[in-house]
Amino acid sequence: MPDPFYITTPIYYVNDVPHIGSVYTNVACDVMARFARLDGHEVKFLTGTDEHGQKVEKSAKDAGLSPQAFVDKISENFQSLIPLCKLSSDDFIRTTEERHIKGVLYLWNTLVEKGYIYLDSYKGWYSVRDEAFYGESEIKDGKAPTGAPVEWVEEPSYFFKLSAFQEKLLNYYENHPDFIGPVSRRNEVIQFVKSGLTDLSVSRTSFTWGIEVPNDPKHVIYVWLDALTNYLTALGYPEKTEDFKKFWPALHVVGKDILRFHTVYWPAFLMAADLPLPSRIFAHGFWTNEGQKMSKSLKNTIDPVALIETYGLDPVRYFLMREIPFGQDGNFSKAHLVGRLNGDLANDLGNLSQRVLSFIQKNAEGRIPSKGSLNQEDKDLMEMSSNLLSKIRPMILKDQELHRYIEEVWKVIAASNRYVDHQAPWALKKTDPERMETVLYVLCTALQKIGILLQPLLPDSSGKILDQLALPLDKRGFEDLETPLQTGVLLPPPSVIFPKFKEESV
Ligand code: ME8
Repeated sequence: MPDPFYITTPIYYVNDVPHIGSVYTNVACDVMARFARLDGHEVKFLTGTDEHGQKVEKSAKDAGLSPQAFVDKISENFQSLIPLCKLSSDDFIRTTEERHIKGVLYLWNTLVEKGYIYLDSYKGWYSVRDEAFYGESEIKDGKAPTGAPVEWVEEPSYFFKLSAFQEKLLNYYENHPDFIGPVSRRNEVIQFVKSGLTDLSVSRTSFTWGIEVPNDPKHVIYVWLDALTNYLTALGYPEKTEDFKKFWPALHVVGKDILRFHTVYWPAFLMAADLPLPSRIFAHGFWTNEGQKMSKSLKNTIDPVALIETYGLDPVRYFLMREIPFGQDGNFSKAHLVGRLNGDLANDLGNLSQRVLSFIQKNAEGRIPSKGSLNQEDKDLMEMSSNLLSKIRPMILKDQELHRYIEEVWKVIAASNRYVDHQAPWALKKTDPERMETVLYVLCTALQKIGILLQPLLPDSSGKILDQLALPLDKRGFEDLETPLQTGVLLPPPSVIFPKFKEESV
């Protein structure tokens, strides 16, 4: 039995409605979670909302609502992404929930008991947009390195002894080369930690929307200490639940903007509390919109609801995962999305299944054909599709190279299309009907594997392909990739899976 697999998205701030950035991380995690399930792992896939802190408090005030009423409303928008994007998440955590607050207080008390928290006062820069403290040397032209505005803060504050973890963290990175991915991000983190860690302010006193510090209610716990703990509280921490024992540690998938919190602060908190560290933190890149940075103030964020309504869910999922190598930055362009929908999906994949299945419908009694003896070309295609799983498994579960998984499947789609052209079953119909059956059988087998392996990425369309192959629902797991199709099974009439998108229909 493969190891249990725990994967998390960041929990999103409820200061605004979701945009394509949050959908991106959610879909990437969903692809990995679905893949792991089909591959036999027991999976827990967690997402949720980050509801405390100054930024959220301010947004609630601007909206004229109490913080609680505001977060209840906005959190729902994030929860509605689950059916919209067909996310196979197992839990949705909100940091205002009792189960979470209880765990954060327990962690806080543990850090106090172990001597890692002390009271002092903070004097320095704070960015509400990033909910982050910045050192003097990081401020450029009066702004945070992220470009966010900063304000000068002077207030009593509890501190976490982060400086005590500099060497321990560096040793850990050294001894666990896969802890941070991709490698470029790992190097960035190592550089940052080597440049010196100062103690971290972990409470605020200038606002109230947060979890109160035990025995000192003037302070609320710093929103990042609160938020990061969600990955544990969703497993029932501090209780040593079955879930905790089974699933911790996690693979955390985050955007590159929150790398430092996940690879420096979070592991240090966990080390301080004597808890095991995450198995891996993978930071993906950022999308720009038609070449421009996406931001609320530029009014150019992309609304996922409208996008999915216009182009369909699977094309959007496909585009997001295929357009840019996972881990790198990239640009969102509608022209490219339409190009990929009409090219990769309609022309390559859609056309392959359509031409094979309608040909069978018209010329082979609409049944799974029979398999005669195989020539070298048949064997080559069969072997290519049979080798896919072992090739793509580490790409997804170990390296998070989601784009490479897709490229590998598309190589088989392209090879299958070439095979149809070359074997020309339409000609064989007259000259060698038995050979025609074999060719069609080989193609159905390729479609079976392509359909099964694309389920994590394209849950709807791959389901349609497998329906059209009359593959029973209980024969769609990876363990059935090599189960031969049964000659003679009646196929339903095929229908178009990816209609071409025409501009005027926008
Ligand atoms: O940072 N391109 O929440 P957040 C790609 N609450 N991904 C993007 C993106 C873009 N243009 N914009 C946003 C927080 N994202 C904290 C997290 S976790 C304990 C607390 C995605 O609402 C990306 O995953 O600002 C990024 O890390 C996340 O949204 C930030 O979400």
